[in-house]
Amino acid sequence: MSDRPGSPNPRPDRPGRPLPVLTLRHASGAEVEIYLQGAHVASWRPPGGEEVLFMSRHTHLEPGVPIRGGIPVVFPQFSDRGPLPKHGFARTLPWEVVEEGVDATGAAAARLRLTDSEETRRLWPHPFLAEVHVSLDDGLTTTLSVTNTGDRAFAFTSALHTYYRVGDVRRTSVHGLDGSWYLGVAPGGEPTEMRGPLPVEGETDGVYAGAADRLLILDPALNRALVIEKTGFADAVVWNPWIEKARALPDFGDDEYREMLCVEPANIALPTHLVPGQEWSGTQRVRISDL
Ligand code: TA6
Repeated sequence: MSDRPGSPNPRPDRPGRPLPVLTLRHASGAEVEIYLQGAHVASWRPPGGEEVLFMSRHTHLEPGVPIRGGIPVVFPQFSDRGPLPKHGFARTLPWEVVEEGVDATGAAAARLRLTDSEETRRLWPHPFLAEVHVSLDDGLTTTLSVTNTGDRAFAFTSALHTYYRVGDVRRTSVHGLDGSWYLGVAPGGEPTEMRGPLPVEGETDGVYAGAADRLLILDPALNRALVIEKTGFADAVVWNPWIEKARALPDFGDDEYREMLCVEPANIALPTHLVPGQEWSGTQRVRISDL
């Protein structure tokens, strides 16, 4: 899709039915917006700062349709690695807000919940409770947790498919993948051991199994580094569609690949197994630092 002229990454302004949004405001002036559809963090603006997350100017904002940007929650299936709709169903279903306010540390926080329904059981026959906890202070912390509420074990893959806004992706690099195993995006590829930082010089799409728990995106064009700390997620995914794939995506501008990069904490290489009553959780904390 071709781009309209305009300021870099303005708020999504596509026509379409509006989706309910929850806004969290921290005492510092930082703000986060969360669509209830997908418990989807759509925007994060630190105090006095510019938007950190990328949201396509062409995103759909319609019930049941994936949102192109922010932090889509991938559950219970990453990508096409299984029989479910791509990236699972959590990102397109409405979640319920179960808690919102200021926590004991002074962070503005909210907890959203999704449980199995007839619709999810038709696709994936397992009772579950999924929660997303978002907490805003001088960084942004997002936790996905899943509990097996049924009486049979199940397995799933998951990711926080985070889209970052970058100044010029051709000058960015991702650090923290050294020693991880690049698996490509489809299962069955030959693993390759990663060495050194990953420059983004063309289409980039793959799972890095065993990525470090501290990842960095260096973004010299915006003179900043994004510091990503993850726990409970063993892998990372890095994605930029580059020129041809960008053109093929109907909800993404032809040139928007230059201003975004996805770095996603994930559990893909080894799916998470939960026995009845067991809970898993994975967290990412993101902060901005000068270069
Ligand atoms: O996480 C990377 C990826 O799986 C890519 O292969 C790319 O397809 C991307 O996600 C976006 O997927 P989507 O279904 O949102 O178009």
